[in-house]
Amino acid sequence: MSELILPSISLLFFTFFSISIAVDTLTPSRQLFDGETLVSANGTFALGFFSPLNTTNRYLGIWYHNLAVHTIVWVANRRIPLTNLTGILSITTTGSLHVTYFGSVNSSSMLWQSFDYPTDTMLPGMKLGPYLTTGLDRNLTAWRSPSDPSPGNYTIGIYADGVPQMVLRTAGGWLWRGGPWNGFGFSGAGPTQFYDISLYRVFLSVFNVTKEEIFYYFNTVNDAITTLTMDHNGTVRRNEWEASSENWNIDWLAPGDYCDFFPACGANGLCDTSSSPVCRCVEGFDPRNPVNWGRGDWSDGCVRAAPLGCHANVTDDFMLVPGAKLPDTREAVEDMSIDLDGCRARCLMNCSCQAYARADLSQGGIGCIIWTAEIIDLRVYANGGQDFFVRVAAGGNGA
Ligand SMILES: *[C@@H]1O[C@H](CO)[C@@H](O)[C@H](O)[C@H]1NC(C)=O
Ligand SMILES: *[C@@H]1O[C@H](CO)[C@@H](O)[C@H](O)[C@H]1NC(C)=O
Ligand SMILES: *[C@@H]1O[C@H](CO)[C@@H](O)[C@H](O)[C@H]1NC(C)=O
Ligand SMILES: *[C@@H]1O[C@H](CO)[C@@H](O)[C@H](O)[C@H]1NC(C)=O
Ligand SMILES: *[C@@H]1O[C@H](CO)[C@@H](O)[C@H](O)[C@H]1NC(C)=O
Ligand SMILES: *[C@@H]1O[C@H](CO)[C@@H](O)[C@H](O)[C@H]1NC(C)=O
Ligand SMILES: *[C@@H]1O[C@H](CO)[C@@H](O)[C@H](O)[C@H]1NC(C)=O
Ligand SMILES: *[C@@H]1O[C@H](CO)[C@@H](O)[C@H](O)[C@H]1NC(C)=O
Ligand SMILES: *[C@@H]1O[C@H](CO)[C@@H](O)[C@H](O)[C@H]1NC(C)=O
Ligand SMILES: CC(=O)N[C@H]1CO[C@H](CO)[C@@H](O)[C@@H]1O
Repeated sequence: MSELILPSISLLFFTFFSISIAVDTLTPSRQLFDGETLVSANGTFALGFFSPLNTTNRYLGIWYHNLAVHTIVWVANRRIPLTNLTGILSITTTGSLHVTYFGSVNSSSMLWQSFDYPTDTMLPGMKLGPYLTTGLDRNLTAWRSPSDPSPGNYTIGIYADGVPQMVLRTAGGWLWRGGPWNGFGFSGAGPTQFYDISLYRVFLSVFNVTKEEIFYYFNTVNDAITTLTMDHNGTVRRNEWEASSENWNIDWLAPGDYCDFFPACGANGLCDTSSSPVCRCVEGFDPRNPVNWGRGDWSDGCVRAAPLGCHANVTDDFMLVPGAKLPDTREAVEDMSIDLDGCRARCLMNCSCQAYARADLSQGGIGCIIWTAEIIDLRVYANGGQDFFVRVAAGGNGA
């Protein structure tokens, strides 16, 4: 564990394409100096010191070695730039990786595993999500500006409370919810993104919850070059390198429309970009503040038109919302052992159950999510989404 090896492809390559001194192995006695690069075995990535646009600050980073557009995918010392060209990357005998100034190499820092500290870019195989054992949370954090890699206001990661979901946060709160994993992708990633078979050409996504960690990652297939980035201005996007145009294609981004902005229509509201106005109450609910609602201020949301029959031993009904992005799952529970009928029965048996839906759409549909608090951030897609069942008083809309 005391050697970091990124073998260079050939000396000939460096003769023609690199002005730096080729170093291919980092050992306690062989450090990497500013101006040198380590290049990965097949020439895809380079590691070295760089300066972002419009600054002389130096950062240790990894970039695509051969792309015409200089694209940084990882930065080590994003909060602590070097101010001159005497930076050194070194690895100690105990396995610590250090960025220091020449002459000040010291062995006291902890081992630093780069993939555990993503910056604003997710590469194939890199995981997002918390370690449940150590609490270390792997998330993408935007740069402050294109000239400043220090942490900006936007962060995207996996929020673990309730049923885990992908969340894009800003200084003021949640901005966009990717929602819970539905077996193919995140429920709120959009109408077609994870169902579009053409995208499987490019990447495969994996999500899992184990005793040790909750994680999401993607792998590329067919040598595609693809990343997920958190922009300084709050946009998360998936990028695919297009060799023919020598530039990045944006395959997908969020937030993309009004209904993407959390919590678009308030509690028990439903957002639908294909209707006007875009917000309405879920059937069986009325605006909490009809005057504000009528003016297009949706923040107060909606309340039940009639109380649930639960407490009077009257059986309630369910209102189907097709094509749904599943609402906030912070106060929801998942049970992978019951099917949709079992889910409905369990919901009816518990007075705090407000809604239910399938947990996983793969394998013909398995498992169940039950919501026990108000329905927050529900939207529908013209195509895509899934069936969502809202509990209402018998008689439906309370009329
Ligand atoms: C960098 O500086 C130039 C010249 O001042 C300016 O035109 C450009 O917008 C700057 N770029 C960024 C990303 O700040
Ligand atoms: C580089 O900067 C560091 C930190 O300010 C300083 O200790 C060091 O002497 C500088 N080296 C040179 C050659 O300027
Ligand atoms: C994101 O990761 C950083 C670094 O591990 C951590 O400090 C932060 O709490 C995480 N979560 C959010 C929402 O920023
Ligand atoms: C981050 O948010 C704070 C508070 O909303 C704001 O003052 C600051 O300008 C923001 N910073 C960036 C880099 O957007
Ligand atoms: C998730 O992890 C469990 C064990 O931790 C494993 O048995 C299961 O195969 C994993 N599922 C996927 C889809 O990777
Ligand atoms: C380079 O190596 C990586 C890791 O083995 C592999 O995923 C990638 O497809 C290779 N790329 C090329 C262009 O050979
Ligand atoms: C955010 O920044 C990216 C990269 O700088 C840019 O391509 C995009 O247009 C910006 N988006 C918005 C909404 O400003
Ligand atoms: C509801 O039904 C249960 C048993 O079926 C009964 O014990 C209870 O008293 C009933 N409650 C009301 C309010 O009718
Ligand atoms: C109803 O659901 C809540 C939330 O999941 C749970 O705490 C409670 O134990 C459930 N009650 C019954 C009777 O199952
Ligand atoms: C390699 C090296 O210089 N290690 C030193 C780093 O600093 C500690 C404490 O100051 C010394 O004990 C090491 O010898």
